[in-house]
Amino acid sequence: MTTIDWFYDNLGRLTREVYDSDTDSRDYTADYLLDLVGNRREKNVDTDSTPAVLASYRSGTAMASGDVDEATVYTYDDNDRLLTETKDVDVAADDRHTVYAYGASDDITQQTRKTVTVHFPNHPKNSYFLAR
Ligand SMILES: [Ca+2]
Ligand SMILES: [Ca+2]
Repeated sequence: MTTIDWFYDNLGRLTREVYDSDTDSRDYTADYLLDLVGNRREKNVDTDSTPAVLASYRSGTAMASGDVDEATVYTYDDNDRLLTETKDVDVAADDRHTVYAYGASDDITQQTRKTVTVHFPNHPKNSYFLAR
C-alpha cells in the first residue's frame, strides 16, 4: 500500500508531499517554498529518510537542510513566467539546469524555448542552493 499525504498552506497551496510506499526505498518527502504570489521558489526533497523520519514529516516536523537530497530553485520574470530551474542532486550526474524562453512581451504565455543542461560539476553542491 502506498499512502500520499498532501499539506497546504492557508491559501490552499501545496507546501508538502509525503510519499510512503510499502517499498521504503521509494519513500520521499517534498517541501515546496512559495513566494507571495504563489510561484514555487524552491522544491526540497528528502529521498532517503527512515520510516520514523517520514512519520515525523507527516506530523509537521521541518526538513533540515542536511536531509535534503534534491534541491531545485526556480526563478521568474516580472510576469511570473518561469525562467530557470536549477536542480542540485546529491548524485552530481543528475544535476539539471533548465532555461525557459518566451515570445514577445505582448504574448506572455507562448514558450519558445527550453534548454536543459545536464551535470554541471563545478557547482558548489548543496552549499549555495540550500542556503536560505
Ligand atoms: Ca514506506
Ligand atoms: Ca536525505
